[in-house]
Amino acid sequence: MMKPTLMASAAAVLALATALATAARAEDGYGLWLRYRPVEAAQAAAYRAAASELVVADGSPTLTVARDELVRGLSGLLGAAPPMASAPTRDGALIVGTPASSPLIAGLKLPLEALGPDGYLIRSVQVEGRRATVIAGTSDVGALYGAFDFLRRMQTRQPIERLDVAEAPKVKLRLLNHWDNLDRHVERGYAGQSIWDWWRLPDIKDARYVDYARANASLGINGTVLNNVNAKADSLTAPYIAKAAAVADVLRPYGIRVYLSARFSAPIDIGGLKTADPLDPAVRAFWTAKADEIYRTIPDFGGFLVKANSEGQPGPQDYGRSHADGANMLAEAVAPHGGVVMWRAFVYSNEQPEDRIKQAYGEFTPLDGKFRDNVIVQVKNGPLDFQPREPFHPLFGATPKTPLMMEFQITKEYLGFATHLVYQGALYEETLKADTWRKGRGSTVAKVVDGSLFGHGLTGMAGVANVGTDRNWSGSHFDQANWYAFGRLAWDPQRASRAIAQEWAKMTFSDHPAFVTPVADMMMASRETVVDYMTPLGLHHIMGEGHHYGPAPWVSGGPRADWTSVYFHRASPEGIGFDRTASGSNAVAQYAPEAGRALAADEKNLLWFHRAAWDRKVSSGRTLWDELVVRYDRGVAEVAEMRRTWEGMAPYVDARRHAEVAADLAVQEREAKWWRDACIAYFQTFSKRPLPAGHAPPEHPLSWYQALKFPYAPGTGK
Ligand code: BDP
Repeated sequence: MMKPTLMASAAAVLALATALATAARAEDGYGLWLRYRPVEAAQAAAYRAAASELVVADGSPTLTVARDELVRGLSGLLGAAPPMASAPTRDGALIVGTPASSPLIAGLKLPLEALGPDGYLIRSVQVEGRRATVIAGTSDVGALYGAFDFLRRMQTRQPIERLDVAEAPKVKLRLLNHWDNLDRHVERGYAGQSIWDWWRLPDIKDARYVDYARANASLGINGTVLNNVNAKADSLTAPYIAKAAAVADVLRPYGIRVYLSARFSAPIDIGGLKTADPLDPAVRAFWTAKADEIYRTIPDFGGFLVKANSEGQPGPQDYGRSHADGANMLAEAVAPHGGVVMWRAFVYSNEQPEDRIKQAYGEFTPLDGKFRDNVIVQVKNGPLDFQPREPFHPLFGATPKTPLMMEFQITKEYLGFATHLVYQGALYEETLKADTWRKGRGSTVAKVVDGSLFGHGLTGMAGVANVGTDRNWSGSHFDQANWYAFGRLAWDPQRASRAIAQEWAKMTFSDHPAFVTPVADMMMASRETVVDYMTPLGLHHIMGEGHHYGPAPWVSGGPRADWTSVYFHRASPEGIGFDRTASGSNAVAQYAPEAGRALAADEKNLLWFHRAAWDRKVSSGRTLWDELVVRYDRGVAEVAEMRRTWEGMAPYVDARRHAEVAADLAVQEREAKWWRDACIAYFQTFSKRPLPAGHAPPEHPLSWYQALKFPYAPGTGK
């Protein structure tokens, strides 16, 4: 009897020790993936030997922040920062800079040119008989990116002794889009208020701006659009330009440029004109003068993002002009300053009765070749609106003469807000890997985005930010991973989302394999899980009206049909789904034939492309109705499984963050069940079929779910 008791008490002591150790370093998530916690002793010794001295070229503010980051990172990881020197005095020096700023680096004659302006090399070299590591950028910003890369290697416990790394971004514009209003309300934001404190700017610059810049620079994000695409013209008035300039000053050393969303009617709203017609000379003069004014204050201003003739926003079509006319006018105004115009393709008209998802393709393909060369058209990943699953947008690959940039949503408007654990790396990767077939097999969306398919030099990827004033930045700890994954994929759209998840998990929580593997598995599975409990088998747009919170497949009526759920699922006693084949809206014909065939044949997209009878047999051998129920239940069960996995991770995570994630997961499980119950209760009124054996009926009658109201749900448009 003695032995088990002893063992039990030993285990209890161990558990207590672990708990105390983790509780002692309670964290709140503010440090993101840049926590720089101490490396275990054995590993630290090896790292110290390979980072024994810091030789950072003097020069720009950017090299200064690179040095500061290395000091901060190495102090945290290794317990103390290595001494500074102007030239290596011992083995293991870290030499940082550019050929222009450092004669030492110039002397190494590194093959940097091929890497382009933001690229860098990290190499183990010999300098005057001493071992050293050189982190060399073609530009200062490249060197900064190299410094972050070097630190990441330590944070993820990679060897740093024999390095030969050459990195260059595959995409030119790597941007966050803030849907932040001037009153600090963030449209579709679930992480508190806007971090841009417009009222106190330009005099007061929140310390957060620096940490925001560090986080973005660590990923290679090099631009940020400060204000909502549903823009107010006030952003373009002198006081607000001065405020944006103050932000630009903070972000500049980190290689981040500021951009603004421009309201198309600004010439009327703030310019005293009667029209915003893009072909009117006075309107053109307004924009030229406005661009000149902005560039006088923000010399490296990036350019404009525009949402025009979409969801009530003004645009060139108000004057009978095309999107190209509008974009080109703005492009002409910023061209002398090297600026760009990102013109959004998220348009669907108020009048057209046509299948909403077909409209952007219809509007933009005829304009291919009509845009100025500093215009890039910004296209959402799918043709509808950031749903849990959509096929890729048919515009990708369909405009060989017009560069397109990707718009992903990092904030989770349609994916359970900040509460649900959904790793979008998997979603982003699915879109980027999709084959457009526009130049034969392998014409992936990633190749459209990186410009290689049609040879475009202007390339970009935008992510609708999930950043706010919450202490943990993103509203939940795991939502930081979506910011991270976006940044890593914007640098290289071919990267694997699983590797990104592992890297993030190591840096954010723990590098212990018993943590990293199950957590990365959980993250990768989480995307299919949300599809299962919200919109299985190609269902889409069946969430709550306006705020988009929770299930509401019954939404009908209102100002326009294509804002309702019933428009998209079309359930009736005969079946369910939107026929987008030749017998229906034929949206499938907007893809290259091979791509269209593959998408329409994929069961994941069944009800996106087809209308199917309730008793249609699906690949599992079950009827469609039974399969829907099975998938809804599977989704709920998968969240329960995520909770169990996370419970087991307690030894590896500080108590506070562990408890916060656990609390979110509990909400997610409850809400997954709510989605399941509400959708089954509603669709059963059409299918009129019993639930398959072993599947429980919804907890409440349908009317109970329909009566739920959420007038204060966060993040609404207003
Ligand atoms: C939808 C959002 C809305 C945005 C719009 C857009 O519900 O708040 O303004 O997209 O992208 O997803 O312009």
